[in-house]
Amino acid sequence: MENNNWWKSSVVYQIYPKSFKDSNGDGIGDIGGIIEKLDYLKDLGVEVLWLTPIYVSPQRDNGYDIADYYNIDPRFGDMEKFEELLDSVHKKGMKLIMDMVVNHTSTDHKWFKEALKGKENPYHDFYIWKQGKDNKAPNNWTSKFSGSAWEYVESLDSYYLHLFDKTQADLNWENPKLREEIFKMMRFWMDKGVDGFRLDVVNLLSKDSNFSDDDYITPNRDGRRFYTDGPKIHEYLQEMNEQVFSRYPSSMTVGEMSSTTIENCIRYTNPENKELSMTFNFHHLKVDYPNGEKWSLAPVDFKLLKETLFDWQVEMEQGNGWNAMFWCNHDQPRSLSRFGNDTKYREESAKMLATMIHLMRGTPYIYQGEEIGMTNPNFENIEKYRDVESLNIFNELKSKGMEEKNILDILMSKSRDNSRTPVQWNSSKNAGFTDGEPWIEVSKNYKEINAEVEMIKENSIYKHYKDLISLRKKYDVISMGTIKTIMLEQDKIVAYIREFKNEKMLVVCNFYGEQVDIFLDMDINKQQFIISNYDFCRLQKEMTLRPYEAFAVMI
Ligand code: TEU
Ligand code: CA
Repeated sequence: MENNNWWKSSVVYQIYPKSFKDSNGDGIGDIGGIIEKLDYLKDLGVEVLWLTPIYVSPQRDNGYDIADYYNIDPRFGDMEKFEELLDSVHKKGMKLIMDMVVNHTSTDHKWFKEALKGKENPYHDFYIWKQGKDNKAPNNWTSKFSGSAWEYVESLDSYYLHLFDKTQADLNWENPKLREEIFKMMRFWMDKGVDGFRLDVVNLLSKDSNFSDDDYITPNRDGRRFYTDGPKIHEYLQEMNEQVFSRYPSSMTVGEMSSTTIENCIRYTNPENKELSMTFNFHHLKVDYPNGEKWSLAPVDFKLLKETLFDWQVEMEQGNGWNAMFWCNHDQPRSLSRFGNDTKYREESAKMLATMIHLMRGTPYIYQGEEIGMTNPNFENIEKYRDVESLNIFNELKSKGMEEKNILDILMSKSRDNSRTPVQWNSSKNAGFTDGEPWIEVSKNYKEINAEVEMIKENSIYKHYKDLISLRKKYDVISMGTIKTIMLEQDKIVAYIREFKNEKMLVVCNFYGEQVDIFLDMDINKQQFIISNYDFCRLQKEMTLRPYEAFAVMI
């Protein structure tokens, strides 16, 4: 009998289908392309595949604007093709989780179309409608994709809330009928055999019922304080657990928590609370957002990064919570370009980043292409961008008078499109992603950086990821161990000790492209080498770490 927290010793691979592999030559990745690459994923050793949304959608936000929860968008295939994928995944001993976007739907969804028919329509209150004030929006909340969070509908003389794009209308979770429809839909997918869900911005479901202006003088005067980890969020998640997850005991759920807190994530993931299996938080991915501002250029604040990672590691363990560990996803720039060195030390730094995350306490996630060291594409003009968030901010900054060149420099560093370029499979046309015209340009470095090269090359980044994944199966300390953070005063090193029963693993990572002297103030007499990104000799009390050197040793 599988234990119910099997996901503690698993590694999850995130697939962004649109950019993963195209099987029918239309330039858009699809389900057929994923089926083609299942053996590649099996070889890598990942156990769980997370697919970002493939439901019917107008693709305004690349599928995070769902128009029909019960059907597959024809761009990706159909239900029969999906069932073939799910069956193949299970036959290969892997699992598949779907992306559930239940904070909002597309305005193309039939519920919204019904809602527009009038206030007496049974679907009207599936969404959040408010009257304006003095011909203005109901309050000063802003969308995460620029502009007001409210859109006016003249025929109804009222506004609907959209925390994201205006074509993504927020659902009214206060409405029990809406909640019932969502739970029924989730059970539909679980009954198909899906192994769980990634839950999109799920900590935004509960909005403060006053909808008052955000008049606090802090960096984010955007209203987020009134709907983030909101008043009823734990109630809603416990109901979701009771109505859905608890009925499928070996299911796995991971909540994407926007701007959340450790205290809430302990409540979301401590099994006694019966909410979720684990959570993503993004605090470590905002250490290059000066004053919380994403759309500016700033170096990574390593001190803050280290403190943030360690605070979450230690406090989540103390609260018996569970972290989803990751550097990158479809909303983030490529981690190798952002935190590593994607030129001189591409291999060393990619392996260092992987080692740091995979040996910490939590379930590691690999974002497609991370395992082969893909980098930001450095798109030099706005025509190459596709992401609604990036295009909106380009227009907003331009309207505020910023030079186009400066905006493009910011997008090159921060745009979500950085991680949405096609996976680079080989050195053939379009990196083997498609025979057609790709929906977004392939990064120019695909001839040197691709899966085929990585699978052949000795000591490649791919091989390092394979080793890290297999270590998780070999040593319980990685999935079950406690964590003790060490060398806190070292301003270039992340180091920690994992302990479980008689296993004690020392992990040391040099985060910089320079030599760093360290002193190991611990007993290292009995040592067993585990993994390194260099030819490793032996632990010495005093060592000089090479650029981006990372290793794990049992002590
Ligand atoms: O992302 C939540 C979200 O806010 C991110 O878009 C990110 O925080 C933002 O880019 C910061 O500037 C989820 C999905 O992962 C994302 O792809 C969707 O666009 C978004 O929700 C709306 O569904
Ligand atoms: Ca296709």
